[in-house]
Amino acid sequence: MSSTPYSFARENYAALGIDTEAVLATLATTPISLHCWQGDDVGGFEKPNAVLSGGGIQATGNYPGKARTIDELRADFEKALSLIPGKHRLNLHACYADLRGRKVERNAYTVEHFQSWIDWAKARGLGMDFNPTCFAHPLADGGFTLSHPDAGIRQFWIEHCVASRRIGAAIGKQLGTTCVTNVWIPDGYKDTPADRKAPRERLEKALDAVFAEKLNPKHNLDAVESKLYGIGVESYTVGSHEFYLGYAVKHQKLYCLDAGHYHPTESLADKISSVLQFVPEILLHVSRGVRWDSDHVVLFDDPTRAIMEEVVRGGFLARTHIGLDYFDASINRVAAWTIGTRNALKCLLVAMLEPVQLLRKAEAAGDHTARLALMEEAKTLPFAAVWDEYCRRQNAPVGRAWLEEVRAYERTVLSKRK
Ligand code: RNT
Ligand code: ZN
Repeated sequence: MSSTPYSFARENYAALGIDTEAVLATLATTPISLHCWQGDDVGGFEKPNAVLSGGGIQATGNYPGKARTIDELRADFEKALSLIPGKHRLNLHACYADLRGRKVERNAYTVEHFQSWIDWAKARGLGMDFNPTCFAHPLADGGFTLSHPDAGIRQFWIEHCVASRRIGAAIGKQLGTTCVTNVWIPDGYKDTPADRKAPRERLEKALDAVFAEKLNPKHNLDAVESKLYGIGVESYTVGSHEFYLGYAVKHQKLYCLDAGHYHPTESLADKISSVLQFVPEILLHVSRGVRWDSDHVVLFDDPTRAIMEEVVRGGFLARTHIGLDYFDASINRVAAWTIGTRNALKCLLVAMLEPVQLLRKAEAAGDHTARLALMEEAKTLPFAAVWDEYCRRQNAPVGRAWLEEVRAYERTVLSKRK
């Protein structure tokens, strides 16, 4: 039999006790939840030409060709999926409701307003995840939602989150795969607050109201997402790490770790084993912080690799929901989805190919020299041949071939959008 780059790599890994075939089988059953919001700069479709406003998040750039309608967003999403190996999920925000011209308030959303998304996902074998949209709305303009001092405004957002959980449960039921509904709110102050306590007390009560209704965990799982700060919300975030970690532990909710939501020298990877010691499951928002932004396209970089290594080394794959969260409006948006998702998968693959038994053995023997040596040698093992083989088997483009397909799509479809 002639040797191929893959057969060479397979033997290399086998010599280290790693079965690349088993790894590829596991990778093929590990979905990534692709965020709808990379496709249109977090605009949504509640009204024509909606743009992301406020909430401490911002999509910057004006690269031409962004999706203007639900159909365009779906077509772009399908294009990206065709360039990414494996079976994945759609992570949908409530502001992507299919309202067909009707005026419906967010607190009155039901599954009906998302049925076309569910049908579309079902036809393509995609699982779905969901998010209430507590930003880009007149009642969020004051910078507060679930922790708003006004009881009426707070109640509106509570109702929106309650509605979102029900929609999540309907999605999970219809698709036969659990929907993770993630609550993130932008609440906070630009400048130093005089009272850090009261908003957090209001948020706790509001969350209790949001989660009061018991839903079947086979259909819907609740996650809460913390944050350090956002643009315009630099001094105080109500839903901080400590706040939500406490809440998630107390109520056994999923805790959402977003890679861009901590101090830059903190390691998200290091948090995983601690958090999972006290909550049942986690949601990852794989992202990349750059200075003030927490939402750059995911790279094949050390922090992302460290996250995936932790998930694999800890045996946490079954308790981890991997989602993406970034929005770059300065490059081709289909390419942004493709680059970030392929990178997250590549990091996951490399983590699965790590000779972890050898590393553990060295560590257990107190041989930290061997541990470091082996870790560094592992970095140049021939994983690229395994990745290429995976793409080939999954009928996804190998290497940079996908870029030509994005270019062709840009010429024939995206450039026609004016
Ligand atoms: C914002 C959070 C949140 C959002 C999405 C759009 O800082 O990361 O997850 O990015 O809900
Ligand atoms: Zn996030």
